[in-house]
Amino acid sequence: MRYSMSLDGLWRFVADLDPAYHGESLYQDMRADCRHWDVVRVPGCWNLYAERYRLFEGVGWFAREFHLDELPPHPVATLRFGGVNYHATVFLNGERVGEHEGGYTEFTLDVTDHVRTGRNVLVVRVDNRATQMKLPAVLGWFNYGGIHRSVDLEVTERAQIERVLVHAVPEGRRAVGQIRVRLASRCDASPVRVRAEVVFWPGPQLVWEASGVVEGSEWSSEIAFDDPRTWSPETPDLYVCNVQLLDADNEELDDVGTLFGVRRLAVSDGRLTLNGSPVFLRGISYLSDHPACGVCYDPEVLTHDFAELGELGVNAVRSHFPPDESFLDDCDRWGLMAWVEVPAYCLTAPEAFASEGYQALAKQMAREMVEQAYNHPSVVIWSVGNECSDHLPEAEPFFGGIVETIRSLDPHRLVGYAALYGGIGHATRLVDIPGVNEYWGWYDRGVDGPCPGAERELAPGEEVDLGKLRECLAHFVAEHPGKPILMTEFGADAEPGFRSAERKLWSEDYQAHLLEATFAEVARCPQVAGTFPFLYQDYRDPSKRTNHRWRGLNLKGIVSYDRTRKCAFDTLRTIYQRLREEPSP
Ligand code: ADA
Repeated sequence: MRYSMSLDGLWRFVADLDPAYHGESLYQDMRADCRHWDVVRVPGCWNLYAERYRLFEGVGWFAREFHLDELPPHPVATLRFGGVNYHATVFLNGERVGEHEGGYTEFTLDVTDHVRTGRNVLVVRVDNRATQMKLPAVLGWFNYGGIHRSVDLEVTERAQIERVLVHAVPEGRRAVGQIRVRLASRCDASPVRVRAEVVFWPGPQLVWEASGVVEGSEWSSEIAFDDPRTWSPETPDLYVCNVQLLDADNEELDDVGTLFGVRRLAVSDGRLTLNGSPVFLRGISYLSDHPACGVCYDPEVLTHDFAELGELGVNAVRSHFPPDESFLDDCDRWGLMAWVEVPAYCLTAPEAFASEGYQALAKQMAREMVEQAYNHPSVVIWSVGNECSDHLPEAEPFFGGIVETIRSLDPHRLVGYAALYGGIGHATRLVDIPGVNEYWGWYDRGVDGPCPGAERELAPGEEVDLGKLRECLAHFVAEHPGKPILMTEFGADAEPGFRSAERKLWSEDYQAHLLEATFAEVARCPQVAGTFPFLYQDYRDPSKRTNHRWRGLNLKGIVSYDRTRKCAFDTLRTIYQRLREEPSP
């Protein structure tokens, strides 16, 4: 039996204002007096704990106690952290039990030798100093610090399932695929058996079952069943795979259930197909950020946002980093296809591409991203990065390593990359589905120049000139014959509430106008298989230089930070309505 204890809830928190002086020893000790620390909620972003932490970037310490009435005679105990930004060092009962780098993927730590019955003290040191961060290379979204996803303790007897990976595609009238069950390294050597079943979700129709002895630390089996219901945005049907781990006496040691879907993605004749039919990704970029919860997952916020995406006719979302697993659960259920990205974001330095540290970290992030989201049918594209200097020779092995890591773990999905203004480099050449990020009609009008006087407003009756976009697409298409391409970013900032009949820059009207003009231009290019305007909502963005409009928020949302619709919301809804009726832009 698996005993899972949620360690979400109230923790103690203290900001270490001089980590170089204090070192690690000061707060890690289980006897440390935490009574003067703040009481805070985990998951949470420390920037939202109190006004004094709003811009805090540094080292923060978290501590909490938990009690275990008993432990089995031969326990296997794992701590699971959904996401800590950016670097975590974990101490259990005064001992350092592990560390993890990277803000947006889950990690687990074997704590079998450290957990005890009675009182346990868990301490986590979190460091989000931008100067210590490798990926993302620059702060393109707010660098919320803290334990921003759930924490759990999982205890089993003698053996434990580390991961269940399930994949199935439709083939004729059947579903065929594979299940792999991997055990935690800590399991003892006695023989164990796996029993697995697949049930149409929410049940009760059993469609497949199998069992077998685990050799080494992994068990796998082919899956096959008749008349599957395939997953698609229109019919987001799911199956649940339940796995039990049994000992020689048929005693249950562990059990895990995971949802998955049956669907096939492919590239054929320059088009993207889902379950054999061409599909156009009516997408939008989505960057998790909200005034109340920051980057943390909040079911109420997500339900609101996804209802709005439904209203827009969106069937795909793009995220700059691996989102919370609950976000992907929601994508599965709402029928949204997802582009999920390694945060190799705006990496430009040749020495970074060449560095073993960066390469290893990028591959680690790719591995964690793929394994954690593997079972989610919503995930259709793994992206290796965004707007990097991938034309550099040093970028070839760097991106080659990420692509290889992803393909070796998951040959069934597509690999993508979002290229700055459609630049052609090693990453775009290596992937199945390259993307174009472009802001013609926006930055080329001087909006991020040193003074507002440098901005070029539209003259009365003037149409926005997207000739450069046309050239870029023609070139990009010629360089990627047979590959579908995606418009992974485009748009303009709009100050919420600023309306202008003359379509002044920064107005909602200009943003809506540019969106329409861009879609009209993109419609001339049949190789475009999807569009992801940037983006759903305004968000905190340190990368934007403060000026007369930007004051900490990126304003490219088609809704404001607090989710008030801008004009572009209706524009996009009309465009996507049209695309639903004739699915090519
Ligand atoms: C880039 C980047 C986005 C955002 C955008 C912008 O394309 O990928 O994260 O920063 O620019 O708003 O300028």
